[in-house]
Amino acid sequence: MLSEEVREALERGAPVVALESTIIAHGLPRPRNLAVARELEGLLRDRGVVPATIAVLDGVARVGLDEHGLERIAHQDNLRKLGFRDLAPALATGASGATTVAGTAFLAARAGLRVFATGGLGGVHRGFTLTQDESADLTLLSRTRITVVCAGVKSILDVPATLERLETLGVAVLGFNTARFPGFYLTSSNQPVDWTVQDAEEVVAVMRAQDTLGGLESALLIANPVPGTDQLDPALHDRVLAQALEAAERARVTGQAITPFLLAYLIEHTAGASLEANLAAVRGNVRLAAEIATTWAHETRTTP
Ligand code: PSU
Ligand code: MN
Repeated sequence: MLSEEVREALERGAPVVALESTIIAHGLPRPRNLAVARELEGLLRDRGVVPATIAVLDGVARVGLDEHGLERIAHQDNLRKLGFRDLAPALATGASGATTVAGTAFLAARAGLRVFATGGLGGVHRGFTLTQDESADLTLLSRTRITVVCAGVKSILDVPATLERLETLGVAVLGFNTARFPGFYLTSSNQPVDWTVQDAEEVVAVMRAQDTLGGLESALLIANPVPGTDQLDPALHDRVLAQALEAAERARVTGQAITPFLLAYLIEHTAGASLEANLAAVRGNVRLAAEIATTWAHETRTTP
């Protein structure tokens, strides 16, 4: 279900940016998460872009939340985490949940949205050969025509393996003003990217080329690094992440719980510094998504 504001924006060809709700519900601590949800929407509105935060509330898929909806995803207990495969069961049973990158990208594309901003994508977990844990974000993005602005993939993951999977799955990755794939909390993961773009116009040219080529509906990833001044200290990152991975193994955390566990561990054991880096990354991604959506809406209105 589209909110009135999003429906009206789409009808007049105004820019809209999709935002996910799992980062709010399961990725950020309360009560700060609600302030962040509002702030991200505000960053878009300030730029003349309509925000579409996406979630499932009482069995209804919602594209665009009102203030009450934002409060629910930020503060409601036992809110589920919904990937793509969880959407139908949630709708059928009247459940409420926050949508991951996979769940959000699917609903956004179905609603006719083309630009989506998040923090870091899911990907291949360290220890994959034992657990086979790879985020459903990757395969969903290989089948969904949407442009996702992200700070790379979460650095708790096996980043080189995730990049290999994205190549195999046919998902294009563009470094935004960088030849290095970003490292989520860190400006660089030290992995190369094959393509670099300089501005929103260049991103939109690639989106157009995707549509001209037609065929397989894959996503476009815009890898936008957190500024060096806002990144987490790399030595602190490496040290605390190693402890977090050990703690997760000791506590036998697996499945959907592992990503929230590791993110929360990092926040606690960096005294909040990882949270600030995460937020700086998300804010930068939302600002860039606003520019891309504005350029895209303008071109789509003026070119038949
Ligand atoms: N980006 C963030 N924080 C998050 C996430 C992304 O800055 O919490 C969420 C996204 O919703 C992503 C999910 O889809 O983590 C990945 O979870 P999993 O590894 O279980 O697929
Ligand atoms: Mn998983």
